Amino acid sequence: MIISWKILLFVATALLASRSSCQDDEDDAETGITIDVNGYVAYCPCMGRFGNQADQFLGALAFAKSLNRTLIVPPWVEYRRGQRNAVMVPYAEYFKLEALLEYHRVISMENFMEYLADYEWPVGKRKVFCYSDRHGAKKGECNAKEGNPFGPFWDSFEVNFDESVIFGPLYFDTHSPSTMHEWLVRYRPDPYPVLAFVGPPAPFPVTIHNAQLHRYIQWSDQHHYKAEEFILENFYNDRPFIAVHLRNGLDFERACEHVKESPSMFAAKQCIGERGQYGTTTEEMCYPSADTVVAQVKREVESNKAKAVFIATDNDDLISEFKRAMPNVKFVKQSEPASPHLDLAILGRADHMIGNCVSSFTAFAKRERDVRGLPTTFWAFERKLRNSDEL
Ligand SMILES: Nc1nc2c(ncn2[C@@H]2O[C@H](COP(=O)(O)OP(=O)(O)O)[C@@H](O)[C@H]2O)c(=O)[nH]1
Ligand SMILES: *[C@@H]1O[C@H](CO)[C@@H](O)[C@H](O)[C@H]1NC(C)=O
Ligand SMILES: [Mg+2]
Repeated sequence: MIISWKILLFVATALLASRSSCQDDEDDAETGITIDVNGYVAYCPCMGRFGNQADQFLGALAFAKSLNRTLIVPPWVEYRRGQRNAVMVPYAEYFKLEALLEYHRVISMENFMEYLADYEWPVGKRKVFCYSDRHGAKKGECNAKEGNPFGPFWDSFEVNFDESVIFGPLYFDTHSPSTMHEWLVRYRPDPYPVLAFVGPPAPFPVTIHNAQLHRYIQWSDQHHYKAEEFILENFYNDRPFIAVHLRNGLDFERACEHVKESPSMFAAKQCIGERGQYGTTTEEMCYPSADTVVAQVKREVESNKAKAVFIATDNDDLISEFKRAMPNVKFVKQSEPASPHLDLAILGRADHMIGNCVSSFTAFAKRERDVRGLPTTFWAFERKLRNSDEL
């Protein structure tokens, strides 16, 4: 019983912490921290940047819930200029872990590895799951640590794998009861206490249904206050204000050349619908011209009687074009370097937002706004309504 003091200490600390932080919900003290006989789901958010990872996080949360296993919440994987390997940022750095407990049992990967792994997932018995074999040193296996961020991710928790489990053609379809049943009977908690996946156990983009889980993603107090403070400082006398997301970096310009062949590219379904029932993706929606953007902002400023516009962008803020067309409107953005997370939190709170249909970064803010009941429109897109779809 070498590990028991660690678990006891952890549970005691967690109980104390949750007693003081959420007195209104005594149940929280019991969730997510004790050993789960149903097992756990772990994964590397190894695909894409923040927007992609957030989409797949929602799917992973739904997946763990439908298997009734605790979700081991991974850190965000970030890519920083000038750094060769990805950097791991704990989930709780940006968002409240406790808010997830309202939906399902979770534990941070940091805590799982520190307090439970020795017992629940001992060295020598760590299996890794992949859909099909991956390129690497061992033929026919997952080679889960091959490449960046795969290697750096598991290394940051000192995890090595002893065995590969190839589960394809089974897939992560939380909307299919027969698929989920198959997962349950094929991979029982014994001998599979932890289903550790090479990549996210969830599709990208998130399904419209699972997108609703966004209400459990709540900004940490620190980020919440930063956003509120920015809004007070810049828009106190200038409400309502509009926020725009200009996703116009070189990578997007290139990607947008392919919308004709892949109309469902990235987050496009947030506009065109799961089956394309609300319209077709165009290059102009994906990479709108400056004229389109300026004209649309002008229209929205007029109809909202807005006094100010917040600009979030990964590249070109178009400020001089905006000012020329709207000399009496205030245009604001973060000083450089702009924090993507602060941009997102502000986009999520503006009185109106215009975003990019194809961008999963826009999609994050859009979902948060939906939770708040705030309106969002998109560049060069109007939802085509057919009565039959709405019934
Ligand atoms: N600060 C800031 N960064 C952005 C903005 N738009 C995109 N980015 C950066 O570019 C990345 C885009 O990747 P991703 O999040 O996957 O979204 P997508 O590529 O637009 O679907 C983000 O994670 C940010 O790091 C923005 O408006 N502000
Ligand atoms: C899910 O697991 C929890 C904790 O083990 C248990 O209390 C609950 O009854 C389970 N729910 C279902 C639907 O099996
Ligand atoms: Mg991306």
